[in-house]
Amino acid sequence: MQQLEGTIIKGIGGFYYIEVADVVYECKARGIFRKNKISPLPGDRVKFTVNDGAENTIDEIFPRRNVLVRPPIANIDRLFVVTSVCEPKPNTLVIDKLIAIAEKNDIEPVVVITKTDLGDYLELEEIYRMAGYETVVTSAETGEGAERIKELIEGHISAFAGNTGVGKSSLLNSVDKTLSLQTGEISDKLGRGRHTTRHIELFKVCGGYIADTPGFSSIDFQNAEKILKDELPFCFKEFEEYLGTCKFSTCSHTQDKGCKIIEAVNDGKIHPSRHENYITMYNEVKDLKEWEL
Ligand SMILES: Nc1nc2c(ncn2[C@@H]2O[C@H](COP(=O)(O)OP(=O)(O)O)[C@@H](O)[C@H]2O)c(=O)[nH]1
Ligand SMILES: [Mg+2]
Ligand SMILES: [Zn+2]
Repeated sequence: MQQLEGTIIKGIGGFYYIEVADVVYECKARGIFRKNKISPLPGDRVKFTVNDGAENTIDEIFPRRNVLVRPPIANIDRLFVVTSVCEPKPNTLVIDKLIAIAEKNDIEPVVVITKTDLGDYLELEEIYRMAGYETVVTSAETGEGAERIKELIEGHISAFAGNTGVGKSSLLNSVDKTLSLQTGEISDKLGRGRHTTRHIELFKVCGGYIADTPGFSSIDFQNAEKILKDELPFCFKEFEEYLGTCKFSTCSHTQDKGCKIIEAVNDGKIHPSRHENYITMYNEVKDLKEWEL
């Protein structure tokens, strides 16, 4: 009998798979978790007991940095929001929604611009650099940006988000040559030849974990992690320094009257694209009430 600490990389049918220094242990959760209505999740750091000749058991779940409901996962450190310069055309609303979901959950968003061999990316880069987000310019064709992505993956749990076809799988292949993920396919699965059921799994890549979750490639803002209208301004990093300075304390930052955020847009300090998308998102969530969450 031995007690260890590790990270849950997946859970299937009541069994949890916990990795410690490249060794994976199959475990059951103690009844106490069910009683307290806590389910261990992929990404959880746990203490568990390895029993000789009997089931291994999870004894303790360490406090979580965050929990997402859909996809169900804990402790994501970083969300790579992936967009291509073309094929498919960038959609800044999708990008800004993904960033907002990350911000709300204390996940660091990193904007990744792919396929830079195919077109001009300066304007897109400008929008997100200006907002204060790390923006990595990449090309799976030339290998540009791969080193930086590797550094950001190492030692963390990350997820990749972005529309199908933006080049997520190609990018991962270029940062880790051993992966050989399918590209140009509908399938977004990181694992090769695994079962068809869509459970979430963390994969070791470049000394970190990547969450393989279909929920992130086609995230639906309406049904995914909901954000209330009062929280929304805090999900735009570059708005923060102006919050609380508008003429009206109830300012929604969608109309001119004494709004410091709109003033900053007019002064060229906040990019109009970000503010336009803020208004769109605000209108989508403005009637949402706390009890609806
Ligand atoms: N020219 C070019 N094509 C790319 C690049 N990255 C991906 N592609 C192509 O874009 C298509 C979709 O890529 P894929 O990685 O499957 O996208 P995913 O759906 O986001 O995983 C494939 O045909 C890739 O070959 C790139 O950096 N440059
Ligand atoms: Mg893919
Ligand atoms: Zn305002």
